[in-house]
Amino acid sequence: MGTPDQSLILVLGDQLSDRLPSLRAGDKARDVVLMAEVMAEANYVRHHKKKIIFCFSAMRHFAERLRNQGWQVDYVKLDDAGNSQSLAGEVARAKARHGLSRVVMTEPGEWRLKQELHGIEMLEDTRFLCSHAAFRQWATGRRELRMEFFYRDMRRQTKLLMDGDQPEGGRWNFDAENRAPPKKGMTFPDPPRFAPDAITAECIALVERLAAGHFGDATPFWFPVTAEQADELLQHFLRKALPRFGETQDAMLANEKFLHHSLLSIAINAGLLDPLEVCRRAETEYRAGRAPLEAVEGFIRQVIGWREYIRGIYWLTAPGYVERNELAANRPIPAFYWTGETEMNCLARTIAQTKEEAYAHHIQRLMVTGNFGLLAGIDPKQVHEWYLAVYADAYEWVELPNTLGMALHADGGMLASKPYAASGNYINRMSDYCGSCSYDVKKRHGAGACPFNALYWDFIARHKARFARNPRMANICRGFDRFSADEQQAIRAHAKAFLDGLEPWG
Ligand code: FAD
Ligand code: DLZ
Ligand code: SF4
Repeated sequence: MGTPDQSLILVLGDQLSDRLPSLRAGDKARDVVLMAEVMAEANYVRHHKKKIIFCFSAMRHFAERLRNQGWQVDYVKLDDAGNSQSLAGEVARAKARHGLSRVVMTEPGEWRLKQELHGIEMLEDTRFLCSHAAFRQWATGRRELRMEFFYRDMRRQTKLLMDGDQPEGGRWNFDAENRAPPKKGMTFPDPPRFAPDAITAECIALVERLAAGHFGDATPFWFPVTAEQADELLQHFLRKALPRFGETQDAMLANEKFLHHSLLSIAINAGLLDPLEVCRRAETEYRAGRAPLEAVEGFIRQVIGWREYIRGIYWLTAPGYVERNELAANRPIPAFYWTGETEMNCLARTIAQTKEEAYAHHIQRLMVTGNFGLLAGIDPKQVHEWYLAVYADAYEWVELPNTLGMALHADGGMLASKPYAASGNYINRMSDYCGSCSYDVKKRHGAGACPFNALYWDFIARHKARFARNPRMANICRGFDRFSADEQQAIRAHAKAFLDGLEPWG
């Protein structure tokens, strides 16, 4: 029987950090840490195999780390006899096993789990820079919740890239210098790949056995699964990729999956890296003259700006946000999202990469798979479940606002002032996909025309009444009106025939 102040500390699969408030508040000589692999978490969407392998392997390595620090860790494996296969069930079993009544945890990242685990004492997750209360206060009374203004406050708060009370270099945002199309002959660094050790190999075998029907390839598996490996990936990024981060941020190349992206979201979201430390080390590269300001500012903005803002929006709007569907999109998700089988090269490449790596970079997610979902009017919930399942860095708090708000405009513009809608022309400018596509990116309709073109104008035509009121969209709406009646009719007929021909999933 435990003593009255002895606690069970539940640590979740994305809380693998020495800085976790519930561990800091605990006492390793007294308390018991519980970690549990459960089917309910592996199956609530059918996560990519690599995502589950990463989660379990990182959890098992973290349990070892805690044991080496002197903690008593009760670790339940997925195939352990008696596993109830839910987190609430495992908490109940562990309480009985250890004779404990007090359970403590750091607040889960997802609304769903917060509900399931109600009754457990929850500490605020201070791994984030902006608390729920601070975000609510920032949002209160604002007509528009624009990331750029939130970001400036975060710069002031963290003192990152500040020159006194002014932004370093005299500007908050250097995006105008970033986001160029890919240049011929540019070379890209290969990320370090971490060979699976015995623990990871066991997780691979487990997932191959128990999640065989899930999306994606289990191997080759090379993600970092410890804080030390994540640090090695960070060091590689800082030296080899950060200096050109901004320049190629929006570029897409069929034979370059990673370009100068950091690949750090998987480790940061799981707790293996601390976001503020990552940013401080990026700033050091700038101060030491090893990386230009525009690249470092661009990177830091993603982490302390976008990442924190997205989380703020998630908790500000939970649980209702997932129900938003302002553009009344109700088409079932096409089968090709899951199979990758489509003649559209940009989509085929992005989805093939997603199956192989459980990773695609931001512009692939936003302007290829996201843009298609927006233009084709696919049911936001089905698109949300796809993104939540297929990316190794996906947890609802970060995936949902990015998908519903940024990519699909399903929140009616709460998160983004205009929809990220684009025709084939954008994809052609920013990538090399179109050159080897069986469709013709220059054609709007007719045989062989790039589907993104007719879908784009059809989307504008469908939503003209709404978007004509938006100053950033009015010109585009007038663009459609300037087409002849015959051209308008041909575009819309082409879009309809294409959409009618899509094979739905399931
Ligand atoms: P980099 O390009 O190197 O960026 C650096 C870091 O900035 C990332 O590691 C990440 O921590 C942060 N960041 C950048 N953009 C965002 C953003 N919009 N929101 C939050 N953090 C950001 N990111 C996730 O972490 N999980 C998701 O489930 C997720 N789903 C997305 C779904 C859609 C439809 C879209 C459009 C974006 C999504 N993102 C998500 C944001 C972004 O695409 C990924 O963070 C990024 O691609 C991760 O790769 P990276 O680490 O190489 O990023
Ligand atoms: C994503 C995931 C998976 C696949 N499995 C587990 C698990 O077995 N045990 C666990 O504690 N957490 C897991 N996770 C992460 C959670 O489902 C959830 O997404 C995050 O904790 C929410 O922030
Ligand atoms: Fe994608 Fe159209 Fe380019 Fe083909 S032509 S790769 S479908 S944008």
